[in-house]
Amino acid sequence: MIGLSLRNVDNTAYPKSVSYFEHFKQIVRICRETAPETPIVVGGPAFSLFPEEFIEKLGVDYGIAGEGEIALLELLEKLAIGEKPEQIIYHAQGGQVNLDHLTPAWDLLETKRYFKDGGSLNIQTKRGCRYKCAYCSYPLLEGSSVRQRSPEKVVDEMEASFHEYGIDYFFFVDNVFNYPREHSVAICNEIIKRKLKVHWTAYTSPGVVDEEMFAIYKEAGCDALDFGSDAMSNVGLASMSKWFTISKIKDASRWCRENEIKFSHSLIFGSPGETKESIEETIANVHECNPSVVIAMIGVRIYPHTPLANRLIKQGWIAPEEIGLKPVFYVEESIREFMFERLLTESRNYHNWILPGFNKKINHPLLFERLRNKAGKSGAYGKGPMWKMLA
Ligand code: B12
Repeated sequence: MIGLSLRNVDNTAYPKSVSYFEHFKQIVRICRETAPETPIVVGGPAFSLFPEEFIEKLGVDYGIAGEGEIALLELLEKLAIGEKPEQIIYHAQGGQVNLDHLTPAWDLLETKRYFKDGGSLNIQTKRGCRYKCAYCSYPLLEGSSVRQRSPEKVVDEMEASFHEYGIDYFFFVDNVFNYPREHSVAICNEIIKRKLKVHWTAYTSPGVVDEEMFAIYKEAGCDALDFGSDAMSNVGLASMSKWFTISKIKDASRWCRENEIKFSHSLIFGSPGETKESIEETIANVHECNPSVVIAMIGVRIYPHTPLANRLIKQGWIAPEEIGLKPVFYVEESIREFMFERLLTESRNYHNWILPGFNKKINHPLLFERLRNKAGKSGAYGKGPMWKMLA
């Protein structure tokens, strides 16, 4: 059996959207040519968002939407005894797996190469997201309740890869690392207790922050945090169903600076209800927060079954069948041109503004390589997320 992991549907960027579908098709074609008798199964977040469309358009044999660990084994067992499995296997809501029973088989992967080329080793401390941000697919991908790994198991994995492969930089790939706060702090305390000399980065919410938490993060090796703030205006935060306030975003930024943790704010401009005033409000607040980097996306990519998709279908803005592999973005029409101009000016004037929707080359492997080498030569720390190097 050949398993293919479809991770990204596209770059989620507007207006210069790039689809990865042709790459997927090409890979499936190569697999078919090389091993015509071998069944192909696909999985991964991109597949899980659009299972029916992918199965049909890629012409693969099977697809597993959601968690793969148990479902893939069951599929293999069925095939082994000659049973005919369903073509698409959907995961049980909330997931089936006890995360404490899992340890990635790093020895079966090119772990050293991933670390060298990617700048970090990925590690997951939990699955699921309890937030209901309007546009987001995380709860659909991983379930809406949080399932945690025990902090000891997480740090066991870090320690083992440190000794085995020399990994000293980790990326906690959880949707929101700092929720629940106590779980993230317990992991940090375990790192500190074991005197593990590592660095790490994570996705965080500005909603669950306090001064003590950042000090513990720093002591445990945190050197970069990406905040999914989405907006820094009251209109924008409400539109995205965010439940934290602008003052929390400012606190989080200040505590990062005080602890010398590099930080980025990821923002989405042009959400429903966005006005010229709310754009100006966000820009002014970004300057006050003074992040190492601000990643400014324009337009909201509509994913199926999200609160925003449901709302827009109800309003007749989009039909369910239009939400698919071909990306549709919600961009507040009346301010589109103003927004383009304003953000481009901002990115010209301030080097820390990154606009993925205007720069196709931002994901280019050569750029990654150059940045990492440059960071290495200048003596700076050439590991960790790419935005840290851009900063
Ligand atoms: C961490 C993360 C990142 C990190 C990755 C860090 C790194 N070094 O790898 C960073 C910050 C780099 C990142 C960047 C981007 N990301 Co991202 N990211 C994630 C996130 C939060 C977790 C992914 C992860 O590692 N999960 C942990 C692993 C264990 O889970 P998994 O991959 O889902 O695998 C399980 C199942 O899917 C399944 N499975 C997976 N593969 C296979 C294969 C087979 C055969 C089978 C049977 C099963 C199976 O089984 C696994 C175990 O249960 C996801 C959201 C999510 N929760 O999935 C978004 C997500 C994947 N990212 C997304 C996007 C859009 C991006 C960006 C394009 C954003 C941007 N505009 O720049 C970039 C693209 C980067 C790139 N070049 O690919 C989207 C993809 C959807 C889409 N539109 O394409 C997601 C789904 C978030 C979202 N809803 O928007 N991302």
